[in-house]
Amino acid sequence: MPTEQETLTAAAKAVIDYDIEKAEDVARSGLDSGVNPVTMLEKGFIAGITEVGQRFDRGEIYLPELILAADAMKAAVAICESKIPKEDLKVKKKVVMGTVAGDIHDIGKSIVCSFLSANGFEVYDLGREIPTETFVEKVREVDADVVGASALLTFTMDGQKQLVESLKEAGLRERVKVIVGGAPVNQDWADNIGADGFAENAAAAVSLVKKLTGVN
Ligand code: B1M
Repeated sequence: MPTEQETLTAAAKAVIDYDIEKAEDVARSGLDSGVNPVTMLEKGFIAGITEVGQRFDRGEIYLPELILAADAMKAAVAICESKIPKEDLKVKKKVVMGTVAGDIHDIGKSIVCSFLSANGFEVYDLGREIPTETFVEKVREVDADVVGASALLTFTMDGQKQLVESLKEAGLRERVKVIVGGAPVNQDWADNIGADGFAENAAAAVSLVKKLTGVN
């Protein structure tokens, strides 16, 4: 039986090696040996995809490898997510989430959604490349308590600003809290665009949404 550290190292390596089958095997055997799915995501698979991103940044690998690594990551995330312990109690607060227009990065957003669901929130995951109007329509339709916009590209972050502005124009801004996240996003940006909060990772997103909705 591998130790927890061996599992985390193997998880990162499977993503770095673009090995989908290995990533799935490590996820399953890690869960079987009792490794917490959240730990496996954060300290294993996310560590791996972060390293892949750095290699891409340095020009050591190219888009095809990045796509393969993302596929390995997604396969592992699907297995881990299904085992995240769920809160019994529905908190009856509604969260609309999506990745902004022009941006296909959805791995982090999907992890945030599953963490929120696991904590009892009713989550409406719109998906990726979501136009501002679609966010606004969904907020109105479900009378959302929180709307979250993820952006992974410096040139798509503006979609988060547009969301705040469009909610104001639609007369909904006072009724819904806006949160933003994604690798290039930070608290300063959230403050500048008038969002209610920024979260660095999925666990922080849960704490933030709880705080904004008054859930303990
Ligand atoms: Co792309 N990509 N990518 N990519 N990619 C980045 C973002 C990049 C930083 C890589 C790099 O150069 N080092 C770079 C952006 C540079 C920039 O804008 N300054 C980049 C680029 C350039 C591109 C393309 C333009 C490449 C090209 O075509 N030449 C292209 C973009 C296409 C488009 O969107 N229009 C592209 C494509 C892709 C793939 C398709 C191959 C794939 C995405 C697959 C998918 O998501 N379905 C991909 C990937 C995998 C990455 C990296 C390597 C990893 C992203 C990821 O999944 N991380 C990324 C490098 C990096 O970020 N280090 C990179 C793991 C994930 C769990 O973390 O998404 O940060 P993250 O989410 C975290 C937190 O940020 C937070 O919680 C999550 C969980 O902890 N969070 C939120 C996220 N959203 C939140 C929302 C919240 C709250 C918290 O509230 C609303």
